[in-house]
Amino acid sequence: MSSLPVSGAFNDGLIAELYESYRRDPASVDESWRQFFRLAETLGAQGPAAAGVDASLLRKTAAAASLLGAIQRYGHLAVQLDPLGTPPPGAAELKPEFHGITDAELAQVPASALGDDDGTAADVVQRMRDVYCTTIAYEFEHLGDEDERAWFKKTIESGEATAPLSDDEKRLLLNRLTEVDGLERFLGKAYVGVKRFSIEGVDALVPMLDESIERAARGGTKHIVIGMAHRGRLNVLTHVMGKPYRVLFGEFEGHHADTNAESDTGDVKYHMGYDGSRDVPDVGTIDIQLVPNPSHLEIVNPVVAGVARARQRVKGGRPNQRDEASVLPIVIHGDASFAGEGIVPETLNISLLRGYCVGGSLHIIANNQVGFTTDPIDARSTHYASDPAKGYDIPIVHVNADDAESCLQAVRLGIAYRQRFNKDFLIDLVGYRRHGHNEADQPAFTQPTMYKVVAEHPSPRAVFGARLVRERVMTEDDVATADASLLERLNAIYQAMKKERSAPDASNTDDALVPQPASSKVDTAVRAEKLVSLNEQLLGWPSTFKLHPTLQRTIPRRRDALNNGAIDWGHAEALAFASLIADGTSVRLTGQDAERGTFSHRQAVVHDVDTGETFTPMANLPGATGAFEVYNSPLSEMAVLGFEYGFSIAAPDELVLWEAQYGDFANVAQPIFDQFISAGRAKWRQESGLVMLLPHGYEGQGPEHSSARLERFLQLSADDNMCIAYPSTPAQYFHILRRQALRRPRRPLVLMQPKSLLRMPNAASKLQQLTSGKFEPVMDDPTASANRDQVQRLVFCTAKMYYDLTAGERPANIAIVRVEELAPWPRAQVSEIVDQYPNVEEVVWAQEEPKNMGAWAYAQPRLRASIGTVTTLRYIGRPERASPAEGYKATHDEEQGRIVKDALTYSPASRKKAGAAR
Ligand SMILES: Cc1ncc(C[n+]2csc(CCOP(=O)(O)OP(=O)(O)O)c2C)c(N)n1
Repeated sequence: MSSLPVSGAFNDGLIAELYESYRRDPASVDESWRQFFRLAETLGAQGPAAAGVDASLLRKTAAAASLLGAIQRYGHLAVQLDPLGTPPPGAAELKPEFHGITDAELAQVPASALGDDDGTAADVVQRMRDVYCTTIAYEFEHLGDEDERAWFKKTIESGEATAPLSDDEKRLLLNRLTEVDGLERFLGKAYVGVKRFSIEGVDALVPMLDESIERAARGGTKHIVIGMAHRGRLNVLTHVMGKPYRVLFGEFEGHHADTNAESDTGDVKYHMGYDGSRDVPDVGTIDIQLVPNPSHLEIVNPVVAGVARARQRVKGGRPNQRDEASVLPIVIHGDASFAGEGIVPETLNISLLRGYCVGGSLHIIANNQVGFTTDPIDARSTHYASDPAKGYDIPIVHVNADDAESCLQAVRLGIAYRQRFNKDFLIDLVGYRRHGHNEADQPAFTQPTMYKVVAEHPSPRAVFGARLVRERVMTEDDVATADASLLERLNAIYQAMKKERSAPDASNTDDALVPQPASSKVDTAVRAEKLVSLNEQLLGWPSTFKLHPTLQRTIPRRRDALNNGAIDWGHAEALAFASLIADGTSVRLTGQDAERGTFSHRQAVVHDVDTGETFTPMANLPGATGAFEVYNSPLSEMAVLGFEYGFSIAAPDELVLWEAQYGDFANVAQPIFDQFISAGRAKWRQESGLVMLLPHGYEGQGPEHSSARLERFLQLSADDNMCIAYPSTPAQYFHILRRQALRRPRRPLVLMQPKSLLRMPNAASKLQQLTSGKFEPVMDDPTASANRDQVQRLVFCTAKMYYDLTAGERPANIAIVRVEELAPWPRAQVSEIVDQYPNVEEVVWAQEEPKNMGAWAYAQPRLRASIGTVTTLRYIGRPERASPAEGYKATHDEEQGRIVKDALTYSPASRKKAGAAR
C-alpha cells in the first residue's frame, strides 16, 4: 500500500499508477488517495488513460489541493504582521510552483474538484489566501484534536468569527483608540519623563479587552480576572477597570489611597491591582479584577489562574463544583518575557490538569518586538514569541496591532474557541513601542533604525482614523474633533484635580483587607466523640475495595491509636482536616505526590490493588458540609505555589495547603515567597491563609533535603506578615492547622516538618491532646517542673533538635524549651518561661543547621530581648558553612553528637571555658 498522501505527489505517471492500484484494491492506497479517486470518479473525469480518469486533471487537482493545504498551514508566514513594515518571511510552499502547478493551470481546474462550488481552483486559492495570508495569521495545525482543527477551518473559512465590523462598531472602536492614545499623550505632556510604561504601539489591547469582556459576558461569564505587567497598565486601569482619571492623575502628583497601618507600605502605580465592574447591555454587571503584580515579569500568571479557579467554585453547589464559564482569566504577556521566562511554560503546563484547569485562559502577547533593549534575535530561538504555546496544544493567532478591526476579530475567535473547547487561546498582537522601555529611556541608543521608522509612523488611532475616512465611515473632521474633545475633557479633569489638592478618593479600598493584627483566639480543640466518629469514617472504604497488604495492615492501626496515645503526624493531619470539613471549611491540598505523601504518611487517596481504582475517604465523609480536594501536582514549584497563593487570596473560607516534596525545593519558587507570600499584604493588602508544608530531614543524607532553609522564611518575616512554625507533636500540628483555618485575619503559614518526627513514638500524641488545649507557641520542658531551682542552663531549640537532645540522659541543671512558633516571635511566652527558672545562668540556642542558617540569626536578638541582659546567651550548633549539611553520614553523626553533648554539658567552669574559646 502506498503511504504517500495526495499532497505528496504531483506527477501524472504516479497518479495513473496509483489509480490502477486503487482499482484493483482500494485498500492498497492511502485514505487521502481513496477520497481523491472517489471524488474524481464522481466528477466523471474522463481521459485517455485506461484507468478512466484524466490523469492530468487529477495531477492538477492534487497539486491545487496540496497548495490549499499549504496555505492553511503556512499562510501565517505571509501575513503582514509588523506595523513598521518588515515584510513577512513568506514560504516556498505558498507558491503554486512548489506544488508542480502554475497559475494558468489552477484556472483549468474546476472548483468543484476541490469540493468548492464557485469558479476554478484559482478562485478557491485566492479566497483561501484572503482568509489565511492577509490580515490574521492563524496557527492551529499543531492542535492534537481533529475536532478542534476542523472547527478552526470551518469557523475561519466561513467568516463566522471574523465578520467585518459594522460602521457603528468602527466608530466606537475609533473613539476607544482616541481615548487610549489621548490619555498617553496627555500624561506624556503633563508629566514629562515620568515612568508610565505607555501602551502606545499596541493600543488595540484596550478595545481587545473590551471585546473579550463583552463577548465572554454574553456567553455567561460574570467575572473577569486579568493579569498583566507594567506595559499599558495605566491605560487598562482607567479604560478597562474604570479607575477614574482623577485618581490616576492624583497618583502622578504623589497622592495615594490612605493607608491604614504602618505595615501597609504600598506599591508603585503600575503594579497596582484594581477591582472594577462594567455594565454589559442586556447582560448585567460584570466584575473585573486586575490582579496586582510585582516587577517580575510573567510571575503573576499562575496567581491569576489560581484566583480564577477559586472564583469558579459554585457557592452552595456540590463539593468541588465549579462553573468554568462564569470566570474568564485574561493574561497579557510581553514578547521577550513570554519567550524567555520559565514560569510561562510552567503555567501553560498546568492549564489542562484536573487540579488546576480553569476552562481556558485568553492570552495576549503585547508584542512590541523588543525586550527593554534586546532584539528578538537575542531573545529567543524561535520564529514567533508565541511559539512555546504550541507545545501545549494552544491555538495561536498573530495580528497586526495597527489593524484594529482584525484585532477584535481575533478576540472573537478566541472567546468562541474557549466557549467551545474550554482551553487556552493565544493572540500575538504585533505592534511596536513608541517610546523607550520607559519614558525616560532613549531607545535610539540601541534600536536606531527601528526608532527612525517609529518616529515617522502614525499612531494606531491615526491609522484606523485614516481608514475610516477612506471607507467614508467618518470624515477627517470627525476624527480630529474626537481627539480634540477628549484632550479637552482630560484637561478639565486634570485642572479640577489640581484645584482639589486633596488626596484622591480611596473608594477602591476594601475595608475587609485593611491589615489587622493576627488574633489567636479560636477554639481548636474538638470533642472526643466527634473525633472518634470521624476517625471511623476515615477508615471506611467500599467493601469491594482491596487495599495494598501493607496499608491493609497499617491504616487500621489508626483505629486503636485514639485509645493508646499513638496518634502520629499523618493521623493528626487527617483528623484536623476531617473536623474542618465536617463543619463546613473546605480543604485543598496539592504538591508533588501529595495524595500519598512523599513519605507515605498521608495516604489520602487509596488505590485498589487489583483494579487501580481510587478512593478518597476524606472526600466522602457522610454529612460533611465542606469539600476536600487533594491533587498530586506536576513537577513544578513556582507555578504551583503561585497558583495556590492565587487560590488562597480568592478563597478566604478554605484551608489551602501546598506541600513541597522536600522543603529545600521551595527555593525554586522563591519569587512567590519574596514577592507575594511575604509582601503581598504590605504592598497590596492581599490576604492569604496559604499553608506551606516543608518536610526535610537533618539525618546525614547530604546537603540537600537536610534543611528546609528556615532562615529564608525568618528573614522575610516582619510586620506580622506570616507565621513560621515548627510543631514538635502531632497534637501541635492538629491545633495549628485548625487555628489556621479558623483564625481571622488570615496570614500565610510556613510549617517546618522534620521527616523523622512523622512516625516517632516519642512524638506521638494522645486523643486528649486534641480534645483540649490549643497550639502552644513555646513548650516548656515537661520534666522540669520538679527541679526548676536546679536549672542553670536553659536550652532553646526547635522540634527535631528537641528529640535529639532528649533521647538520652539529661543533667538536672539543664532544661530544654521548644520554640514552636518562631514568627511572630512569642516574646511574652519566652519571657514567662525564663522567669520560672530563678537560677538560670545561661541561655543557649541549639540548632543542627550551620550558624549562618537555621533560626540563630533571627532568634538571637529576640531571645536577648526576652531574657534581659544579665543572663549569658550562647550558640551551640554547627559553625558557619557554605553548604547546609555534611555529605557523609559519619561526619554528620559525629557533628550532631558533638552538638548534643555540648548542649547537655554545663557547669560554671565549662561556661568560662566555652566563653573563652568562642
Ligand atoms: C523576571 C524579570 N527579569 C527582568 C526584568 C527587567 N525587565 C523589565 S521590562 C524588561 C523587558 C521586557 O520585555 P517584554 O517582555 O518584551 O515587555 P515590554 O517591556 O517590551 O513590554 C525587562 C528585562 C523583569 N521586570 N522581570
